[in-house]
Amino acid sequence: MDGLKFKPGWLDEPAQQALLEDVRATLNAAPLFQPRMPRTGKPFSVRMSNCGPLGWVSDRDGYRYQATHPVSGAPWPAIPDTLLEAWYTLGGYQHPPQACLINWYEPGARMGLHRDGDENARDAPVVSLSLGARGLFRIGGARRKDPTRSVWLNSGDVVILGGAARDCYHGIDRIDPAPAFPLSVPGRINLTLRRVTVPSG
Ligand code: MD3
Ligand code: FE
Repeated sequence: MDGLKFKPGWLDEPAQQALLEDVRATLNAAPLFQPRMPRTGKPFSVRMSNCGPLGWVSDRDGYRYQATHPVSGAPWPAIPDTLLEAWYTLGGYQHPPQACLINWYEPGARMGLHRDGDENARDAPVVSLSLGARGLFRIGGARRKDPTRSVWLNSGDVVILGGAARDCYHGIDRIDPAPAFPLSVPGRINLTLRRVTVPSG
């Protein structure tokens, strides 16, 4: 697929442990919240949080990026340096990311096939890092009916979505219930770095 880059095991085990500590500190400042479907209010099975100047939220009013936590009203904490480093090293985009969405999957959680359309900076890649239990990632094409292929995303794997891949349908079908030894994560964590607004100047 054009624009899809897969870096299995990009983070070694010490780097995964260090990133997990960053995630825990971030979640301390910005606790996981339960997103809900627009209109219906049906809760997602995935819980979420964010770091960076903007965070992605979803509730009855719709999907959007906003500067504050939907429950506490506090600004999101800063994006940890290790993630910024991954963005510049792997993303090949000169401007900083503005949002890092943290998806927390307990065994049984999933994310249906969707496209990421809430970012105005369509030329910027999305950089995705996985920690903990492996998840079955599925990616198709620009149309929902296009054929899909599946790959397990393991702890330490990074996926970079640029070019045509940026607009493709994708989702997570299931989480392997096996514990993520030696990382003590009850399930799977995915971090996605995003540029939201078109850079000016
Ligand atoms: C392909 N997250 O947060 S990461 C999401 O593992 C999301 O939690 C999944 O889909 C997860 O929106 C998949 C890989 C990924 C992220 C963003 C993409 C794939 C993508 C954007 C466009 C196309
Ligand atoms: Fe997505």
